[in-house]
Parts: sequence; structure tokens; C-alpha cells
Amino acid sequence: MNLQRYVSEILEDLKINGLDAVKKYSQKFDNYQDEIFLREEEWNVESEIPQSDKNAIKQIIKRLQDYHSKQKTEDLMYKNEYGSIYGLIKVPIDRIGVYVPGGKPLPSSLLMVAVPAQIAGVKDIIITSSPKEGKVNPYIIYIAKELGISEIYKVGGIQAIAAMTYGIGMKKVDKIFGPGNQYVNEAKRQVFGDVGIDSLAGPSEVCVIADETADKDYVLNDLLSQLEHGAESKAFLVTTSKQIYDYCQKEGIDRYFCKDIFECADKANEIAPEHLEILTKEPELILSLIRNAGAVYLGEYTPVPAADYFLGVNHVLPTGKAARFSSVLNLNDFVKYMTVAKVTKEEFLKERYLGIRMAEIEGMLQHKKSMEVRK
Ligand code: HSO
Ligand code: ZN
Repeated sequence: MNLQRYVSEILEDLKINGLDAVKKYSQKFDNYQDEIFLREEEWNVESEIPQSDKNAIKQIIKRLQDYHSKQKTEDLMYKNEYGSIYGLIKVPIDRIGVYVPGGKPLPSSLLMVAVPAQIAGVKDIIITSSPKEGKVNPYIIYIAKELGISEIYKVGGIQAIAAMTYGIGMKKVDKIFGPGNQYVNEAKRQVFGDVGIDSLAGPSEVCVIADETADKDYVLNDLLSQLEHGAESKAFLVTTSKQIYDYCQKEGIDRYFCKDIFECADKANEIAPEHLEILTKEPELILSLIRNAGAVYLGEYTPVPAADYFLGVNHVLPTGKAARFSSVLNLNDFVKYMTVAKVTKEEFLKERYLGIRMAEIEGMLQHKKSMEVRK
């Protein structure tokens, strides 16, 4: 059976049979059949986390808060020459769900979603994570506690996506965030519309642009770092240095030799990588040529793993060439925009002929009347 049908049949079963079906699939895929809501005593993970790790997590949270707070913008609201008011105002999404994979949990990815969500004003954040031997990763629980998140559900896979979308064993959410495997991604794709989704994260990618001034060991290690994410991850080297080109001849690294830095930039734009590192004499100059990349890191002290973990920038990024049309996770992902208008009598009566004529063109006579009836 193909993936699409496989997932749609399971989603349908979950939609119809609710909690019974959630339990059935949790049993099947995670060997778990208990309650999905994390019980009070399960929150006691303090003793499992060393104090130094707690301190590190707190500092990373602070750095993420600093960077994301700076993304805040004012609402638009202005009066025109008639004294009418026009605006665009932001409203945070009420309730979001963060999916954290249980197989290889990445606690850093929970931070990357939950911290900006809180800064954007989301009040209700819940977490779903598939239990491993009946347990949720203690770092996930610790981070939730640290951020004041009080709902964790021990459920993963397609079941978790259905539970969050349809409100099975929990109150339903308005938007789902977080990476998952191919089943989770397909489930997210299929429930989109009933619920919002963030993006469909694919395998991690890095592209490094390097000239003769780059340190070949920095370049090689940075390329290898993202390959660590899995067999499907990709690493691209785009360089004007023959020496670096030869040095990085390793399995999994795609190499491109370019005659100058302009050709390097063209190649990087074509690759449209999730992460782009620029290790050249004057990286800022090349930045102005870059159009397609999820994140651009300049200079030799900005390796991708630093951004993955502690700089405070967000590591949820478009993959698989999606950087051509989509963005790094940011505060906009957690709000909706509403238009606001309050028109004065003077503006309305003077300008309504424009609307009346459009209504005639479209043959929408009641629209026309609504505008004409006003005195
Ligand atoms: N490089 C990954 C994020 C990550 N790395 C999490 C380690 N943990 C996606 O950008
Ligand atoms: Zn990474």
C-alpha cells in the first residue's frame, strides 16, 4: 500500500474510533497502552538531569528569548486623509501542539518552537512525544517544566497528529509544530486545513562556500556535522580552492569547484540549502548575492552546530529547496493577522462608486445594494 493511503486509512480510523484507536496504534507502534496524559509523578525528573545541564538549558533559553524578542513588531494602524482608520493587527494563535519525536528525541527542537511561541504570545502549548519503554525523555519533561508548559501526552506518530487535530484524549490544538518521520509528515500534510501546520521538515542539509582563506578542517567538520543527522542528510561544498576541494573528498559530500565567488553564490542559490556557511575573506560581500537559503552563517566562528544549539537563532528551517519560497521559523508562525478598518461617512460616500461599479461588473447586486443603501 502506498504511504498516502496507509496514512489516510489510519487517520480515518483514529477520527472515527478516537481514544480506542489511539491506544491500538500506540500499542502497535510504541508498545504502550496506558493513559496518554503524563501523570503527576512522571514530572519528577529533577534527579535525572545534572545541575550543569539545567544551567546550560536555562542559558540557552535566555539566549533564544533575547534573539526572538527582538523580532517583535508594532501593529499597523493609521488614519488616512479622511480620518478613516486602517490597520493590520496580530493575534497569537490560542493553542499549539509541539510534536517531539520519541525515537531520537531532540530536546533542542522543543526549545526552538516553544520559546518563540511564548514570546509571540501563545498561551496554551502542549507537547506530544512517543513513549520509549513507557517513558518520555526526561530532558523534554525538564524543558517543559522550565517553560511552564503543563500538558505532555505520551503519544507519537500518526496517532499524535490525529489526537491533536481532532481532540482525542486532549483539547484539540489550532496548529501543529515539530519534525517527524515520513508517516508523521504525511499525516501533517493530510490534516492541514483542519489544523494549521508549520512545515514539512526533511533531512538536514548544509552547504559551505569556501575560498582559499578558509581553514580546511573547519570546512570538513562542518560538512560532516549535518551528515550526522542521518543517511538522507546532505552536505555540499562550493569552493574556489583546489586544496579544500581535494581535502573534502569524502562519502556524502557533494563538491563543486567554481572559478570565482560569484559562481559560488550562483551555485548556492541553485542548491537552496537549509544552512549556508560562508567561509571566505569577506563573507558579508557574498551575503548580498545570496537569495535562497534557510539560514546564512558568516565567518569561521559561526558553524551550523552553534546555531543548532546555543546562539539563540532558530534551527527550524526550510529543507529540500523549500528555501526558495519559505522561511526560518519566526514569530510570524505563531500569530495571525487581522485587518481592521473604520471608514468615515465622508470617505464612504465619496468613494463608494468604485465598489458599486465592481459589484456591477461581477453581477453581485446585493453587494451593490449594501453600499447604495447607506445615506
Ligand atoms: N540541524 C538540525 C537541528 C538540530 N541539530 C537539532 C541538532 N539537534 C536542523 O536544522
Ligand atoms: Zn544539526
